[in-house]
Amino acid sequence: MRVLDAEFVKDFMRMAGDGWDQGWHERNGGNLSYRLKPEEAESVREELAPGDWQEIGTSVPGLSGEYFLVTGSGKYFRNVMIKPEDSFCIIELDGKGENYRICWGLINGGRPTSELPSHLMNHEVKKSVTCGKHRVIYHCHPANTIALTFVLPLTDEAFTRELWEMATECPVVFPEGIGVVPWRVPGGRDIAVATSELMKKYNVAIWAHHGIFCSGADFDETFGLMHTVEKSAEILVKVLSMTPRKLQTIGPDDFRHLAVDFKVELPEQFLYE
Ligand code: 2HA
Ligand code: ZN
Repeated sequence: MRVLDAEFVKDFMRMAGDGWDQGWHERNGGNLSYRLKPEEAESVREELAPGDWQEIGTSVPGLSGEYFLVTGSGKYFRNVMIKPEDSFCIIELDGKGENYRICWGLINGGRPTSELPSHLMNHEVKKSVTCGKHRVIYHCHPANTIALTFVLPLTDEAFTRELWEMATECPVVFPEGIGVVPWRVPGGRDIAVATSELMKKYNVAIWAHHGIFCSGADFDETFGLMHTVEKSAEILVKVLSMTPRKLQTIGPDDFRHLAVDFKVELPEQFLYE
């Protein structure tokens, strides 16, 4: 099958287009990656033409031999639907998880996303803690969440609790909470290590003054998670912009009742008075 005819590639492209439509990908902002199922890699093998091995810049032995769809460094989400072969690629990892090679795409040259170390280290953690279920890692620059990183304390507790309160479905969509990474230089191993540490317990990490990183089993779930977090952040920005501020809200006991009815576990860490 042709790569561009494969369902998982069409879904990848649609998600990138949806992110663009939301306004989360100015210029070359953001990046998306997907860990292929073995049968998906097999289904497009006729079009795979491996190039030279290149260093990843970190070691991800848990992903050895895996194939990924990844957006390109410096490429625009705006162009993913319009110029797919120029905007993203399929890469294969070597047996040690230390090198990658481009097997399809980026026809005009280029490399996978500058955040490749973060994506792969997070895929490795998520593959392990979800027993292989999670396959999508997504990073974008949504304005409301970024705005909140200038005014809320940069703690998991503050972000989780404030965002849970802003929309009743939030504690059901991300019951495990949200992690926060203080400002770090983008693209390096530091931000990758800090994020993958948080991803052991969360599916969302907020990068202060930069954006959001999130993980999910498929494109719908991952995009839906990002959308829910940013929608909640938008409501909080509106609330914080109004006088008077909150006159009433959803309280710790309300969350405890909701947890019972929706059969989710909400850590007490986030249910402070
Ligand atoms: O430009 O978003 O974090 C890509 C990025 C880097
Ligand atoms: Zn970014």
